[in-house]
Amino acid sequence: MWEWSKITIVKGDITKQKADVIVNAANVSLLGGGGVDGAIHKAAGAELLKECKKFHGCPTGEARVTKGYNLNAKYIVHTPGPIWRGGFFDEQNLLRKSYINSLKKAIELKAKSIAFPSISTGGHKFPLDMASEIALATISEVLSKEENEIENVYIVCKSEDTFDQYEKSKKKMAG
Ligand code: AR6
Repeated sequence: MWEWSKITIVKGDITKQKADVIVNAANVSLLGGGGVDGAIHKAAGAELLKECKKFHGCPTGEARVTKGYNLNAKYIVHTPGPIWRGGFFDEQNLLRKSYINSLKKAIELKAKSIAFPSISTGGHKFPLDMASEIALATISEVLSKEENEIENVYIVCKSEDTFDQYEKSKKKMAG
């Protein structure tokens, strides 16, 4: 049985979300950018960039952990989601990997709560309906299959449209 009860769709700013781990939809440089990445770096403070520089980047679909600095979160998990290129370059599998590897890091950190943004659906242009289904299916599958202490997974949506799409997909998939 897949786990849906721990997943909550939230409308708001992820930098304000209370959670042990906050996930950043980064790029392969891990050196900051626009969108949620820019908001997280701004809210966390300049020390975050110093720590990120030590990684010398991160491949798409993998994940790296830093401290949370000025955020409420103890840790930030940075994952570069795929850039959408028409679906011909393994984008769906890479998006799945971003969610799996972020959750694996959170499980290793013994996190009880984790907040995700809608990875890849802004600057990286991944179609929102498909991305929301991949996100929800992957999260619920990992929660039910991996031994973990996670009690709450928040998907924090900045826009009304994103929020509505995740709600719609969750209803479709979880009933
Ligand atoms: N809280 C929650 N969600 C947010 C916030 C926020 N503060 N700000 C934006 N979003 P994007 P991507 C939403 O572009 O598509 C960056 O430049 C946004 O509305 O942040 O993975 C990176 O450095 C959208 O729904 O991430 C990369 O170069 C979602 O977060 C690139 O963009 C993802 O949009 C990554 O692109």
